Parts: sequence; structure tokens; C-alpha cells
Amino acid sequence: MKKKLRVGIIDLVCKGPTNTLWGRIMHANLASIMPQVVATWCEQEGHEVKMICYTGQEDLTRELPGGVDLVFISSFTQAALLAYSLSHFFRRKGIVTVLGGPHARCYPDDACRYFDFVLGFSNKATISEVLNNCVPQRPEGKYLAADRQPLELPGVEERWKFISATLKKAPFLKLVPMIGSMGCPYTCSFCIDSTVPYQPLDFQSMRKDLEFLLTKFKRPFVAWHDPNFGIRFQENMEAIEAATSKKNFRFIAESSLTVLTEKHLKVMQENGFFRVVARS
Ligand code: B12
Ligand code: SF4
Repeated sequence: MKKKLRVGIIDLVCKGPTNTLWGRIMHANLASIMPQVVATWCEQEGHEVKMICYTGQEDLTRELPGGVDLVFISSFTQAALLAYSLSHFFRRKGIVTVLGGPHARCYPDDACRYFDFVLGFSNKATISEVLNNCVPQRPEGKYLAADRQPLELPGVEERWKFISATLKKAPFLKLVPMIGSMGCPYTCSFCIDSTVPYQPLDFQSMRKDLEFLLTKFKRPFVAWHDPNFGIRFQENMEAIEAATSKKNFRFIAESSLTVLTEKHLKVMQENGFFRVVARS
């Protein structure tokens, strides 16, 4: 029989303690989707999960998951040194450590010196592979990556337990992270996604997630994590319009200027988009 593992998941939003007003209001709103996805997948595989989003307010010595077999850490490069230190802390206790997120995707060779596993593109099978092979990898960690971005991810309803625990830390504004696509059809040389084919996720699931959010908030606030929102503009807007009467939602999204025409901006405004981060 498969062993039931106790799994810790840490989403590092910042690189150390902070008490700034920005940090207190916004850090929980900058949480990543993938740690919540990995937590959901681990539970679906029958394991016990404790997830924390580190916003700089917590006392990590108290909040770090204890008595675990395996810890996933999600980190941007700006928090990589904290991630490496945490990995060292856990490995000394015999706990297997796994790094995922932008730092792992950008600098896997360096990260393999400090973690048992370093993950690039990750789908449910990649996570299962780690869970089924939960033993320390020394001296070099093992790099694992799926050959493409996943075709589906657990939606808001499935991730809700982890989303809501994180949003409890956000005092006023509560941004729900959602994603409708991955990759990008453009080829800006500086960008990590310029070589990743654009792929929309299921628009029906997006619509169901939006409907679900209306059972939780009067006027949900959604942050779209798509690398380039609105490539399939028509379908995105149809899913949004089907789920809600206009102005029920507030949305923030990132888009390249190429697809941000005046007409699109007008439709977005009518559908509750109040902020679009545009890139050339
Ligand atoms: C959406 C986004 C944001 C959003 C959401 C951030 C978040 N917490 O996820 C916002 C606007 C808040 C944001 C903020 C920042 N961002 Co940003 N952001 C992106 C963007 C456009 C998309 C990332 C995304 O979600 N993709 C969709 C997911 C599903 O795919 P993925 O990221 O490739 O993840 C795959 C694997 O890496 C893996 N995976 C990812 N996470 C995890 C976690 C675990 C545990 C595991 C096992 C696997 C795993 O599985 C995924 C599926 O295959 C990327 C650029 C891009 N085009 O990719 C930049 C990017 C990630 N951001 C970047 C930066 C620098 C920042 C900021 C530091 C900017 C700043 N100076 O403030 C902040 C940091 C915020 C923080 N939390 O610390 C850099 C990161 C570079 C690096 N090496 O760290 C990127 C790559 C942009 C770039 N320069 O090219 N960002
Ligand atoms: S349009 Fe944006 S997401 Fe696409 S390759 Fe350029 S910078 Fe990256």
C-alpha cells in the first residue's frame, strides 16, 4: 500500500520579515497559484497537507510545518536565499525538499545544489513522481520537468481551502488568483514565456470558477495570472459575461500592448477590468 505522506508547502511571497504597510495589505494578495495547485494534487493523491503563504509577518520558527516527510517551497529568485536556508533547515532533520516556481524554472542548476528535487514545468504526474520517490537526493538534487505546461489545473473551488487561508491574511483587499491560459504567442527576447506556446485553459471551468466566487464574495476581486491575458479575447469575455451581470466583478490582468486595442479596452472596462498592466 502507498505510504500516506505528511506534506508541507511554503509559498514565499517575500524574502524576509517585513512590517511595511504595503506588505501587510498586499503580500497575501501576491500569493502564487501553483503552491495551491500542488497542495490540491497532493491531497487528491491521499496525502496530508499543510500549506503556508509566507508574507513576512509570520514567525517562521512557529509556523513552519513540523513532523513532515516532504516540503515543497515555491520561490522567486528574490527569495532564493531564504528558500535555500529553509531547505538546509529541513534537510538536516531528514525531510526531503522540493523547489518549484520562477527561481527553479530560471536557475535549476544552482538550485539542485541545495534541494533534493527541483521542478520545472509541473503537472500532476511530475508531482506524483516526487511523492512516490520521497527519498533524499544527494549530493546533487534531481531536476524534473514535464515537457510542456499542464493542460488543466484545479480550479478555484478545488483550491478554495488554500486560497481562503491565505486571504485571511489580507486585511482589506482580497484578490483571488485565477488563470485562463499559459504561454504566449509573442517572442519578446527578454521574456521567460517567449518560447512557451500559448495554450488556453478550459473556458467552461473558468465560468464555473467565477460563478463559485459569487457564492463567496458580493463583488469578487480577481487577479488573472495569465502571462498574457486576452489572446483569446472573445472567449475570455464570453466566459466572464456568462458568469456574471456586468460590474459584479473587479479584475486585474497583464496584457501585451499588441492585443490591447481601444475596442478591447472598452469591453474590458464594461466587464469590470479596472487595471491592466500593459507590456510592449
Ligand atoms: C503572473 C505573474 C506575476 C503576478 C503573480 C505572481 C505569483 N505569485 O505567481 C504578480 C503581478 C503578483 C507578479 C509579481 C512579481 N513578479 Co511576476 N510574473 C508573472 C508571470 C507573468 C506569469 C507567471 C505565472 O503564473 N505563470 C503561470 C504558471 C502556471 O506557470 P509557470 O509560472 O511557468 O509555473 C510552472 C512551473 O514553474 C511550475 N511551478 C510554478 N510554481 C511552482 C510551485 C511549486 C511548489 C512547484 C512544485 C512547481 C511550480 O509549475 C507551473 C506549471 O508548469 C511571469 C512571466 C511569465 N510570462 O511567465 C512573471 C515572473 C514570474 N515574475 C517575475 C518577477 C521578477 C516578479 C516580481 C519579483 C516583480 C517585482 N519586482 O515586484 C513580483 C514578485 C511577487 C512575489 N510573489 O514574490 C519574474 C520572475 C523571475 C525570477 N527568476 O524570479 C517573471 C518570470 C517575469 C520575468 N522577469 O521574466 N508576477
Ligand atoms: S508579450 Fe508578454 S508574455 Fe508574451 S513574450 Fe512578450 S513579454 Fe512575454
